[in-house]
Amino acid sequence: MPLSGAKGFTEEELKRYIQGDPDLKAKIPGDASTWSVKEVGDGNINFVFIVEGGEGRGMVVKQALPYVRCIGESWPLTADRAMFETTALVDGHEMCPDHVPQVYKFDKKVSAIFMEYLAPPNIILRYGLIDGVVYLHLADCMSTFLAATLFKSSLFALPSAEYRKKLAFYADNSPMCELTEQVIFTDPYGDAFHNRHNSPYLDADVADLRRDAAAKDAISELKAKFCTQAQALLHGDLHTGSVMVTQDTVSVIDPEFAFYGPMGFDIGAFISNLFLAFFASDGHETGQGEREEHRAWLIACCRDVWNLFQNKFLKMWNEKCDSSAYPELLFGAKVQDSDGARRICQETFMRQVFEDTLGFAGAKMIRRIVGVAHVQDMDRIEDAKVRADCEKRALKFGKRLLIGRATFESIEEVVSAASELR
Ligand code: ADP
Ligand code: SR1
Ligand code: MG
Ligand code: MG
Ligand code: MG
Repeated sequence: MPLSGAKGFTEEELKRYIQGDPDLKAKIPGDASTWSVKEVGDGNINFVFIVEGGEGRGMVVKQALPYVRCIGESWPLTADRAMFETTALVDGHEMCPDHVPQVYKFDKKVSAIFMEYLAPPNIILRYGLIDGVVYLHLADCMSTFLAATLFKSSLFALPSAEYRKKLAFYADNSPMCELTEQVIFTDPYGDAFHNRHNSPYLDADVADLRRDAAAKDAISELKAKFCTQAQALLHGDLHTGSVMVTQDTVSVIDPEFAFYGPMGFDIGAFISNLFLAFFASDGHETGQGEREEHRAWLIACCRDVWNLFQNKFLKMWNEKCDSSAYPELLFGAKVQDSDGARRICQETFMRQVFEDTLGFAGAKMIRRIVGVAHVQDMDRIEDAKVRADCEKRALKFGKRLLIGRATFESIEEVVSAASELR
């Protein structure tokens, strides 16, 4: 059937497409004439439709057009990202079925993914955090997701031939990695066309950042690590807008930036967005101290995500790592044979992932304040001066994580530093 080319599906075209596919059609109750179709995309990059039949049941259709949605056709971007997102969703669902939605179909011709609809009361985590909602299960579920996907896609769990095959496949998602290299690791540290900040309040802070040799040194090191350290299959864009929640469930969506990279990049992405919510929270108070409890929970959540991730990852290492090449790669010996050597190996490994997590978290906080794509946690604070106070503290903490990542002994020290800075 004719589609509107690079313009994407119209609502009518989408209904007709689904009607023409018996497997898809069977997933939506009622007659197609009663279905509703709504474009709900609120992300930076793609178009997302919810097709709903009776009983609130339906499906989500995500379509990649060959440009960045929030900028327009002046910023081209390969539509192949939809194929990588599909594969990453399928891989993610296999590794962690409780926290990754199911894909029903991918059609390369129209760059569209047809997938499980996470119906209300599911909401995007970021919006819940902006409203001051506490999710007591969040740290447990996100640490499960991180440990499962990072462990199972790595050399810890895969035979090296299988690992290399996956690495080679996802290496072709290069344009998405290049976008990240530009908007996280390069543009924020110079005078790039698409950068923006809360001017004039942050003018001096931004000028400072762009003269800061230590920040540039740190970001260069992390950029090289991002490009070269293929430890595990990463989500690649794991901010709080890529997580949908209810009070009982957590689902991770939107892995279009998936590639093999350093584990700390995903962990840092998630934690940095909790810290951004933490530093933004003053700006959402209607009375002083109103969000104190929420802030305490956000801080505890950062700490718990790291601690639980570490415990779960090490548990898998101890229980499921018999045939892994990884320990040999680190130490040149079969360290599994000795409990003491394994413990040292684990401590060294986790220390490095911890430092990477902090460094990438810092980089991600900085880019959301001075780069092209900001976060609604901050942008929804109407009073620019109040917003600037929140942003300044977040920027300062982001720099501290980026530059001082090796100086923190523990996650407790990190969250204490955040609390003291607010
Ligand atoms: P982008 O790549 O443009 O950021 P996302 O995959 O994040 O797109 O989707 C944009 C929005 O669409 C999400 O913020 C969410 O509101 C909605 N959405 C995406 N996938 C689903 C889903 N499986 N179920 C329900 N809503 C979804
Ligand atoms: C043009 S940068 C757009 C940003 O939105 C995506 O969700 C990624 O975070 C990307 O960096
Ligand atoms: Mg998104
Ligand atoms: Mg996306
Ligand atoms: Mg930014």
